[in-house]
Amino acid sequence: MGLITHKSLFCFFFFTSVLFILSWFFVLRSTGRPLFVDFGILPNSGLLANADIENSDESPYTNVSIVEEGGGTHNQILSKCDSKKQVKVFMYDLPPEFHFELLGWKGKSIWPDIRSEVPDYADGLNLQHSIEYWLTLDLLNSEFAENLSEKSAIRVSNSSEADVVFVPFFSSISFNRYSKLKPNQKRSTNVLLQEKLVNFLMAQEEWKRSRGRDHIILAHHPNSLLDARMKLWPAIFILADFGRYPPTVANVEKDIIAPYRHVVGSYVHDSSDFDSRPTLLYFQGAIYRKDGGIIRQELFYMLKDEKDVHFSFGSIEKHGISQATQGMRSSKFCLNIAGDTPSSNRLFDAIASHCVPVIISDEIELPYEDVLNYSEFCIFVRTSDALKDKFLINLMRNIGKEEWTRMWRRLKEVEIFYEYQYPSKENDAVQMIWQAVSRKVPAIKMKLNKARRFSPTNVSRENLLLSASLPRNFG
Ligand SMILES: *[C@@H]1O[C@H](CO)[C@@H](O)[C@H](O)[C@H]1NC(C)=O
Ligand SMILES: *[C@@H]1O[C@H](CO)[C@@H](O)[C@H](O)[C@H]1NC(C)=O
Ligand SMILES: *[C@@H]1O[C@H](CO)[C@@H](O)[C@H](O)[C@H]1NC(C)=O
Ligand SMILES: *[C@@H]1O[C@H](CO)[C@@H](O)[C@H](O)[C@H]1NC(C)=O
Ligand SMILES: CC(=O)N[C@H]1CO[C@H](CO)[C@@H](O)[C@@H]1O
Repeated sequence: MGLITHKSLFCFFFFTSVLFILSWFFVLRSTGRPLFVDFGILPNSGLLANADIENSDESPYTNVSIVEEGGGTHNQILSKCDSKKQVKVFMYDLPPEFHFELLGWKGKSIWPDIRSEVPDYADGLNLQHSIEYWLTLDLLNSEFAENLSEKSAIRVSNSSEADVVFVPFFSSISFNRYSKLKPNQKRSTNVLLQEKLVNFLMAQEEWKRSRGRDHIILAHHPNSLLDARMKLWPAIFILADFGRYPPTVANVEKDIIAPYRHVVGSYVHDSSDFDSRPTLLYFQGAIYRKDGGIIRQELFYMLKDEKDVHFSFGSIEKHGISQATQGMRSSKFCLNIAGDTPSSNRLFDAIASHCVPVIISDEIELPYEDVLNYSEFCIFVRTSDALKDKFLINLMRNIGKEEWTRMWRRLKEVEIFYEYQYPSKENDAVQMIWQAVSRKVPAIKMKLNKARRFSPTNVSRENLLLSASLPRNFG
């Protein structure tokens, strides 16, 4: 009995559902309206006209891509977009202990007057994470620069006019230099600064207004901001990679990957060619790494007997930057193997040396990959393939002079995108990062508008859910 009733009930339910859906369909059709969307309410159907945007000459998107054949045009295309998408940045006037004082600057004001003095960043390997320094200088400079049209970001003093809010905490140098306990300290300066920063931000109207979603926070060193990152995660991080972040805290949709500053010098008058670079494949790095180190060892045993391969262990620091410079400049290809983080400055050293990068790092995220086709100047090899006998070496040997030269030429065109400098110039790393920020702005605005659907005094459901879910994920 039970079975029959179940079955017939189900049939009945199914039948009525189908009937209901069909009748709904017919009712909608008979009113002459398209399903679900009421075109009538859109002003002049402007939104829909824009759907055809890719074919329109005035489209802001048409020529955003710098993935263009023929080097000459891409810079022009980029600069055209610059003027359209200049991002307005409000910068907190954080006390100097958060920024230039960490570099040893002792001034009486909040910011150095960069027209007369530009404090130096720390030297050596510290420089690879100096992104915080270059971006801050560029914002300070935007107040004095004569030609604002060249800038991808300008500082505004009224935060309600800003697209994003910039938090000028030099977290990488704070980690590198101030993580050790001083004799009379219970907690390191690096930890204390992060705590202060969190307290400061939580008290700001700008933060409360957006719950931090429109804030830009720098944490380029993988270990920087270790304590504060779990509290500041709604913000947009500028990072080297996502290796040490849970995907909910940092991810490629929300955040921005910035290049390392290369530590070997730029190859200015590079007149080398395929034949004048004797080494086929170059790798210099540490062998024993926590994760991903196994592949380095396996590759070492696979490649160590090939005569035109340089594969040696030891950090660049130990062996001298000049030796690495020499090695990369006299090699056709430079290996980048995942280490304890998916990224490393080796890739950017290779680009600066015009040595075609061979990337073996399945998880790597690359800077500006939304507008740049890395396959034009890099070779990607899956880890599983690289570990096959002779796969890598055969692949390298089969790349001929013509193909290599094409990649080498492209390297010379794109190297400017990885150059940090002050004053910043068109299309260098600083401008490219600001442009990456400006590409995030529409998504930020959408998130903010969504969050404002409900009365501002009543915290929206979404916000409650977001803040409630964090501690549980990472408890
Ligand atoms: C400002 O820069 C733009 C773009 O590079 C250039 O066309 C213009 O001539 C410059 N103006 C001045 C006053 O230097
Ligand atoms: C900032 O801009 C908003 C909106 O444009 C304006 O209402 C406000 O008065 C401005 N604040 C200051 C201090 O200028
Ligand atoms: C990226 O570059 C590679 C190598 O030049 C090319 O084969 C590929 O079609 C390019 N991809 C796009 C989307 O243009
Ligand atoms: C918040 O929302 C509730 C229910 O929607 C309403 O009764 C209450 O008055 C609101 N509170 C404020 C401060 O607007
Ligand atoms: C606005 C703009 O520069 N449009 C150009 C985009 O690129 C196409 C072809 O590459 C040109 O024909 C357009 O003039």
